[in-house]
Amino acid sequence: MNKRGFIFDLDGVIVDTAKYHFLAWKKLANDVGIDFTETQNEQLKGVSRVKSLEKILNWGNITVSEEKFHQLMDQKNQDYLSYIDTMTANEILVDVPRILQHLKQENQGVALGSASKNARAILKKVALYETFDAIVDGTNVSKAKPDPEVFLIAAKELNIAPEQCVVFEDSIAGIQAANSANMISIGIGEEDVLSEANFVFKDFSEISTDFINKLINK
Ligand code: B16
Ligand code: MG
Repeated sequence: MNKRGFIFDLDGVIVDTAKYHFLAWKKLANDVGIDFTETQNEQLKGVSRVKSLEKILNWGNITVSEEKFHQLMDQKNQDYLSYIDTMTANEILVDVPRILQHLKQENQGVALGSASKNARAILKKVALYETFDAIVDGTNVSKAKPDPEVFLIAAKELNIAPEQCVVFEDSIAGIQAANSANMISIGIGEEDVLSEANFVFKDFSEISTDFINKLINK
């Protein structure tokens, strides 16, 4: 049987921490006097912490010292950590365990490819840390999505060629990263937002094992 690499994004794909990022960024933006909408939040998904804050300050035409910048990043992360502190396996998104289990059973490579520096802590919280053959997160990369670095490192760690990899992503930046890595991109979310993906599903309940088997044997 063909062995492919299946690379999962974390926030918004495995767990719905995207909502906690939104709340923490909104609080920070409002604190410095900037409005923050869901549409703006969409542009931060998959984007690193530094780049996200740069974008928010830009939207509000605000310039801060380097020291203040770091203080704001810390403040956002502390706020975010207070949300994820209480997370349990109950917060794993629908049918993610079913797909992971099927991939394991079919002896496929399974990796995590996240921009988050908190990824390992979150995986431990929801008891999925041991499930992945490779974990690549914000602490392992120097270039943020839409740069393909995170997924290329994951493929390398799985020892599987990029063209043999499939990426599950909820962000525009992540889909672009997967496409430029020459991987099959699968969007999890809204079709109109993730139109650049090769396939889009609302969530994993829409993904059949038959679809996965076809990808494996393609
Ligand atoms: P942290 P993903 C990304 O994770 C999030 O989508 C994005 O909103 C966040 O800013 C980024 O991680 C950095 O996260 O502040 O925890 O290091 O979607 O690539 O798993
Ligand atoms: Mg994401």
